[in-house]
Amino acid sequence: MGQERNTLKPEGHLKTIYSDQHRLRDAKTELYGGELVAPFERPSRADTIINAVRKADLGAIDQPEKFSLEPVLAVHSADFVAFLETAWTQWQQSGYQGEAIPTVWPARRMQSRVPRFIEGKLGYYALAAETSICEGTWAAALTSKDVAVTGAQGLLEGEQGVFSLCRPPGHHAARDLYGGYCFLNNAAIATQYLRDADAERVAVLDIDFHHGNGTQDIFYERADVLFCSLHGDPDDAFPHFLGYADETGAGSGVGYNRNYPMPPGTPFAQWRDALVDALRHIKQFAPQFLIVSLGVDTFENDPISFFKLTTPDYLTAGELIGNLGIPTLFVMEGGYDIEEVGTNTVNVLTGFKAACPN
Ligand code: OKP
Ligand code: ZN
Repeated sequence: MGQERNTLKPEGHLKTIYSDQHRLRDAKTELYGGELVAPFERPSRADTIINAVRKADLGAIDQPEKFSLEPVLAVHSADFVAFLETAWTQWQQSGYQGEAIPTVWPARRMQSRVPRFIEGKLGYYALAAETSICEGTWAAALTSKDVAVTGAQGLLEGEQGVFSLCRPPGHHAARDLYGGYCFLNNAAIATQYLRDADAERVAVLDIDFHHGNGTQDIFYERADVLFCSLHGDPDDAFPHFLGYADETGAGSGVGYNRNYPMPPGTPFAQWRDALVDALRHIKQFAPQFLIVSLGVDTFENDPISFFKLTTPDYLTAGELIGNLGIPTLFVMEGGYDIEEVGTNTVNVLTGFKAACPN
């Protein structure tokens, strides 16, 4: 590690990285239950969270630094990045009036070529149809990535805990796939950034309600990144086509992927047992850094999820994570109960801070 690892930080300090550029991602539509509704993943989510962070006085709130596409291209394919960059313009130029929603996919036994026309491209790069692309989407995704990488930079500079308040979220985005409200995989980009700095091993713990299919896919054949995810059983929950317990890694990555799918109605006691098991494996892995894909859509009142965690449970979860004593970057993912999303998020961070004072 660099010499800065020993820099003294104020007692109990947990830095937050935030930019109001997230508001550039403000889609009008989400395809949900056969209707176009106002997106669950909306700007007020991040506004509520940053207000709760301010109120809790966790530590400094810094603007992100701007990073180039280099850390993005270390995780995502160049053609995918070029697609995201130009998708909205191409959609508009095609003459469509609404937001860009895919309607056709390369299903089984079809070609996997990238079509020229935007409709074909959308289906090629989308893993789901709920995530409308609109003006400002790419700009917001780029800033969200900056928020994550700035947080990773903080760990390299010796912070014990950093909160990257990313929006839009990232964990469903794979090397060349967007969807599930995600465009760039912020947690994976931060993970790879730390690997390319001086960390030999990085663990990713995904506690969002939904399986982190994108992160799993990106690191599936690698032994240098351990991925553990607690989530709604894909038999019953989005993203449905990944996240089963028998997905344990491939090639040299066998044993470095662990999934904990859980059924509808799962209470905290059961979820906590899965967390404790995942943390035991992370401890054994002895990573230099831990990335937590932090979603609080495990909350009992979340409108699109089915676990039963309560507000105080998030303090316990944060404490259990903090007990590991590993420098940790929290990367914001989901959480859609706008009223409680701030309190629940801050509770994880407060629990972490209490267990793991700097
Ligand atoms: C993003 B993140 C429920 C449909 C779910 C997409 C959910 C994306 C979640 N009937 N649609 O992981 O919080
Ligand atoms: Zn989620």
